[in-house]
Amino acid sequence: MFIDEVKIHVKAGDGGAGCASFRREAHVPKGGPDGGDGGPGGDVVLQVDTALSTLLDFHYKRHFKSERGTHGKGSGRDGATGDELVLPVPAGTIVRDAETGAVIGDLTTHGQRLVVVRGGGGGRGNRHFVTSTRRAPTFAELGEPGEERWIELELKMLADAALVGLPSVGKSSLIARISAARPKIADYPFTTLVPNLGVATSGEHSFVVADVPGLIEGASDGAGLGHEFLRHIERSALILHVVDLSGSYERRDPIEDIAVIDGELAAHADELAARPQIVVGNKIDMPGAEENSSLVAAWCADAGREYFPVSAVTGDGIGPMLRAVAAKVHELRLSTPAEGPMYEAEYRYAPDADRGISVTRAEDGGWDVMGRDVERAVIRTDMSNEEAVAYLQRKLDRMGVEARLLAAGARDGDTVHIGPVSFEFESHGESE
Ligand SMILES: Nc1nc2c(ncn2[C@@H]2O[C@H](COP(=O)(O)OP(=O)(O)OP(=O)(O)O)[C@@H](O)[C@H]2O)c(=O)[nH]1
Ligand SMILES: [Mg+2]
Repeated sequence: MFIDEVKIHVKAGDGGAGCASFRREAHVPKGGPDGGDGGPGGDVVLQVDTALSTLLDFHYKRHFKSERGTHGKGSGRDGATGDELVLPVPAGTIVRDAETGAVIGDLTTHGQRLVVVRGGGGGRGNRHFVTSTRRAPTFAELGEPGEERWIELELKMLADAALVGLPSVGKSSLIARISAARPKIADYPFTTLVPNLGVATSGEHSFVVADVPGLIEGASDGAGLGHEFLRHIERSALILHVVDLSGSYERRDPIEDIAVIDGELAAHADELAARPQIVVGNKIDMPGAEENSSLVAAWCADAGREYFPVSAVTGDGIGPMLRAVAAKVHELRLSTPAEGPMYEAEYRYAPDADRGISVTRAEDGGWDVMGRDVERAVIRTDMSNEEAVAYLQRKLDRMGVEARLLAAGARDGDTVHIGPVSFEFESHGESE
């Protein structure tokens, strides 16, 4: 089995800011607050698409970002919600937090979704901050930044198509020609002893090809490790039956060669004999190969099999063969019913439901205050607005931040860090 692994960065959309504004009416000099709320940012979501079989797309692009929410406006108009960004992944994708290595999700069924980072909440408009003593709040909340992080995607790949044939027909040479796989190639039988996998691409389709060790007559009885090698073929939807057109080895009547392989597949399992097959005639560059190719072409036409003459060495005929294989793999994937119910599970990533507050000594001699809710409150505050800062201070007091700081030994004048902001500690008990 072949493992495809990528590391990507995902950033969810920031929330839009709430708006501080006041109603304007011809006969009222200053109307009530009417600032709309900011829209929440979009999430980044992984979603299984069974038409995919590789993580190839993620090898080219590594940064993904969803849309931000827009800001609230006057006259009570709320900002729009940012669109979520959906990243299609193949079934069998395991998702990990790149920093901790913790598994966040194991995506297996078509349509299954996993929210990997959540969009930031929108800030509330100033109309939410009206109290009996504060009729005209001049401040609104800022939006929350969207979550971001590095995640790792891992896929254990199964082959869509398997290169099957007698030893030395050029299976390894073919996979080397159509993919980045670099198996050993040599002029003696059983050069390949374990399957190699490669990803081939034709047009917009990519698929996984397996280069399976050569089969010989009697393989289904165990000859030449036949049982083990035949097992590698069982999980591929399409068989690429490779036949040597050069006639340069012992027997090498290509029609007979095809019959030998067909016989071994059938003897191993009826189901393998019935599996869709495309016949690939290799070594068309060799003298005498054209003649053999005509024979195989006629035989395949009779047998109702698609046939492509190619040369792994010169590249002749490879393009048309790849296009046909890609089309067939695509067709087979669509006709294979997706396992499990559609849109069944939706994982939700909950980073830490911890609502607590912790106070620890900071490196600079000040204090670090940590906790999801306090950090959020700080992030949402427009520090350039005095009224907003006063509101935050009361809120932090209510949350017990001051009490926690005093208990930890903080003194007036100490520096206190909460999220990205630093304050000077000033104990005053309840203000206002
Ligand atoms: N002229 C010519 N030689 C080829 C071509 N393809 C493969 N060969 C040669 O055929 C020999 C066997 O090639 P491999 O790719 O190792 O064959 P294989 O089917 O993987 O063999 P096993 O792993 O032993 O089953 C090597 O010497 C290759 O260079 C081709 O298209 N034209
Ligand atoms: Mg080989």
